[in-house]
Amino acid sequence: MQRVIMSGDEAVARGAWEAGVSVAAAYPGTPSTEILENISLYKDEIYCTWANNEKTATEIAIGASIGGVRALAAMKHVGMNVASDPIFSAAYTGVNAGLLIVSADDPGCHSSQNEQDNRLYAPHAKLGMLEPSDSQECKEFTKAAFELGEKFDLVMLLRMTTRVCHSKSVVELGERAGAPPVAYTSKPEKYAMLPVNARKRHVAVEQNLNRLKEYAYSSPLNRVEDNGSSIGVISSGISYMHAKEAFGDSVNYLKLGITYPISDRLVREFAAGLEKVYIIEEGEGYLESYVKALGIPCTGKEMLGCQGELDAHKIRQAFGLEAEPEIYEAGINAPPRPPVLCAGCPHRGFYYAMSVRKDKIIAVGDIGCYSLGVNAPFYGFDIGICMGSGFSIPIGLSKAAKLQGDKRKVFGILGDSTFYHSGFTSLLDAVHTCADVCLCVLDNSITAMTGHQENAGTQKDLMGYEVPAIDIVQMIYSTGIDKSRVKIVDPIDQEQMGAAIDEALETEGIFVIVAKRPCALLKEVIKANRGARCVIDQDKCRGCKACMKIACPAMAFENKKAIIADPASCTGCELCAQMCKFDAISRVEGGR
Ligand SMILES: Cc1ncc(C[n+]2csc(CCOP(=O)(O)OP(=O)(O)O)c2C)c(N)n1
Ligand code: SF4
Ligand code: SF4
Repeated sequence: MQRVIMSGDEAVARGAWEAGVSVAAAYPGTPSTEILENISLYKDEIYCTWANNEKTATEIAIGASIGGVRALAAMKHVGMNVASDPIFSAAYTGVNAGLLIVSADDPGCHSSQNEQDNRLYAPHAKLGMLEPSDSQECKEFTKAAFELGEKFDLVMLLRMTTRVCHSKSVVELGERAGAPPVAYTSKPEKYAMLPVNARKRHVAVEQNLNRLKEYAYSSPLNRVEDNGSSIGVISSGISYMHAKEAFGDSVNYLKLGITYPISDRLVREFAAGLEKVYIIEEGEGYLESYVKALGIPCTGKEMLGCQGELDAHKIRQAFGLEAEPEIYEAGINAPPRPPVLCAGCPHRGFYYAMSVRKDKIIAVGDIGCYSLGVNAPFYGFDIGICMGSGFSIPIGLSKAAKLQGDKRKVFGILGDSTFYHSGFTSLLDAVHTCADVCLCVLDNSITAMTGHQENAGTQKDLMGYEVPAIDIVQMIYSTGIDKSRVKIVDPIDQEQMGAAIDEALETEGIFVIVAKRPCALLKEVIKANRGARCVIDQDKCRGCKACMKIACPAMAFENKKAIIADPASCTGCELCAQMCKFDAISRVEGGR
C-alpha cells in the first residue's frame, strides 16, 4: 500500500479518480481551487474544466451524472449560493451515476466575503452530507459519497473547510475502480422537474434521505470513542480534531462523518447516561440545534460563539481546560501582513487614474485582485458585495444618486473572470435600464486572485488543450452599445487611462472601459519582459515623493530619496516613471 502526504484538496482529487469519476467541473475559489487543479493531473481519465461560474459547473456535472458517469462539481462556500438553483432541483431528481458537490467553506474569512456555514444547505436542499476531518477521510469520504449517492439515489455534498482543504496528512492510495457507466435512458418523470414530476420527486427524496438516515446508524463513517467518561463530545470535520487536541482522552466522542441526515438513534444512544454533552463545532450551531431538537440537553455555541475559526486554544479557554502550550503565544504575536497589489500590477495604473478624479466618482468594486484597490492609498471603491455585483449595484446606486441630485458618476469595477462569471448579465441589465454608469473591466487575461486559472478568455483550458478564446470586447459590442462608448486602454498608460475616465465622466449614460494589460506575474509576461526594470537616478531625484503615491511594493523612500528597493520584483512597468516630473526614473532592458 503506497502512503503519501496530501492536502485535503489533493486527497479529494485522488478520491474522485479512485471512485472512477469521469467528469469534473469547478469555478475556482479558495480553499477549493486545488481540487480541480489536481483532478487535471488525471486528465486522460477525467474530463475536467473551469466553468464560467459555479452554476454552470454544477450543471455540467448534473448532465454527466444523468448521462451515466460519475461526476463532481467543486466550489468555495459562496459558490454554492450561485449553484444553489440547480442544486435544489437536482436533489429532487436524484442521480443516475453518482453526483458529488464539494463545498469548501472558509471560517474566519481568510479569503472570502463571508463565513457562511454550508452545512445548513444539506437539510435545506435535501442533500446527503459527509464531512471529512483529515486527508485520508477526504479521499475515503469522496469515494463513499459516490457509493451512497447511487445506493440511495441522492445528490451528495462533501463539506470541507479551509483547514481540511489545506492541511496535509498521510493518505493510503488505492486503485481506480468505481461503478461502470450507467446507460442514459429517457426518464422525464425523474429528470424533468415540471410541477407534476417535482411533487412526486419531493416525496422520493424524503424517502431516500430516510433510508440514508437508517444506514447512518451503523455506518463506519460515524464513530463512537468510549473513554469511560461521563462527558460526551459530539463533533465533525476539523472541529473534531480541535476537540481531540483540547480534551484528549478525557471525554467520550461521537465523531459524525455523515452529518446529514443525522442518525437520531446513534445520537440518543451516545448521549444516554452521560452527565454532560458538549457540541464542538465551528460556525453555526448546526449539530447543536439538531441534538437539542432531540430533547438532549447540550452545550456548545454559548461557549464557543459562531464567528471565526475554531481551535484547541479557544475550546480550552471556553471550557476552562489547562493552560495552552506556548505555540499559541507565537501565533498571536505574528505581525499582520495585509495583501497588496504586486509590483507591476496593471490594476495599480487603473486605481491611480481613478484616485486623482475621486471627487467626481462613486465607485463599486467586486472580487478579484482588483479588490486590493480598496485600501490606501487609492481607496478605489466603497462597496463590494459579491461576484458580478460590481456591474449591477451601480445601476441601482446611480438611480438613487440621480434622485438625490448627486452629480457624481457611478463606476463599476470587475475583472475578466468575474465578467464571464456573472458580470456580463449585469452589463445586460445596465444596457437594458439605460443606466448612467461607467463599467470597467480590468482585463488582465487570467483569473489571477485564485492563482492564474484559465477562463473563457484564455486560449488554453484546464487540461492544457487549445480552446477558442471568447473576446470580452465583442461580448460588450454584442449588447448593441454604441462603439464610441467603449474604450479599450492600457491601464498603466496614464494618458490613455485618464482620458478614458475623463470621457466617461463627460458622457451621459452608459460608458464601458476595458483596461487591458496582462497580469504581471503571468509566465509569458515575465518571459517577454526579459528582466527589464526601472532605475532611479539619485542625482535627479528631488525627494518629492510623487512616485510613492502609487504604492508599488518594489519602491521605498530612504535618505530623502526614492529608490527601487526590490529590483527583483520590479517589472519595469514605468508607472512610477510617469509620476516623476524630473525624469529621474527610467527603464533598463534586461536589467537583471
Ligand atoms: C461566487 C464566488 N466564486 C468564487 C470566488 C473566488 N474568487 C474570488 S476573486 C476570483 C477571481 C477573480 O478573477 P478576475 O475577475 O479575473 O480578477 P483578477 O483576480 O484576475 O484581478 C475568484 C474566483 C468568490 N469570491 N465568489
Ligand atoms: S497577481 Fe497579477 S493581477 Fe493580481 S495583484 Fe499580482 S500582478 Fe496584479
Ligand atoms: S517600474 Fe516602478 S511602478 Fe513598475 S514595478 Fe518597477 S518600481 Fe514598481
